[in-house]
Amino acid sequence: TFTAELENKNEDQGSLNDENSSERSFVGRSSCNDVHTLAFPSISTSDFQFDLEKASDIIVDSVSDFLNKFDSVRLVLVDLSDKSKILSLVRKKAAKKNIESNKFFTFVGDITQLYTKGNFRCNVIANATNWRLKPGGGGVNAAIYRAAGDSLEIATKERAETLSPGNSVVVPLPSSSPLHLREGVTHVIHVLGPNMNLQRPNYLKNDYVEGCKILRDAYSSLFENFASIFK
Ligand code: AR6
Repeated sequence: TFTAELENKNEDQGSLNDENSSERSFVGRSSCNDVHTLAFPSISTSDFQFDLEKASDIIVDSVSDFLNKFDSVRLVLVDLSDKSKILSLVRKKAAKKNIESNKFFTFVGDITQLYTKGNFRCNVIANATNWRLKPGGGGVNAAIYRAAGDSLEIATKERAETLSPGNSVVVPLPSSSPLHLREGVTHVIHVLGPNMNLQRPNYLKNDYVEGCKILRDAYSSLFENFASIFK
């Protein structure tokens, strides 16, 4: 079962009483209870319109492969609503595959407010980005840039100008960023998944052979980049 999310709910409740102390307690912190935690949204399944059944299979396979290789890590799939179809598909398939529920679980909440609203600490978050690595555009990309302030755009430009589908890039978040200060997020990993939305550039014309390959590449790039942060 996926109860780990509830266990995390009350961690560090005390420090929330004093806003300043909770902010201070995060600066320079790189792990959550010595466990490196990556929170990630379901790449490509909203604006990019990727099929949810296929995406949930790929998420569960990719998570399972990664967790077989690493200890002391947690992966957390996040979505905004408790009615999220992708969260329930992934929960069901992860349970079937016997993935350890303390190492991988789902969490309902805004990925930019996991600590302040959800009392759940994640030091690394993933973003479902666009090929130009630009702010805005809606979805989780707009939310992350909004929450992180200008410093994320500047730090991103230092790392890369564009991204090809199936790839990701790690961006260290300056400690002055509100997302770092308030939420304890030290790194954002931008991930570009396959695009099935014909209103967006480079759409795949329903080619799910290519689409699935790109989505698998996107998750392995994301998880490898996450591991590279603490290796
Ligand atoms: N917190 C957690 N999950 C979220 C949040 C949030 N604040 N906002 C959205 N989600 P999407 P894509 C979930 O559309 O399909 C952008 O415009 C959402 O419910 O953000 O990869 C970019 O610039 C869904 O489960 O990303 C790209 O052009 C998941 O995040 C394009 O959209 C991904 O939804 C990328 O499209």
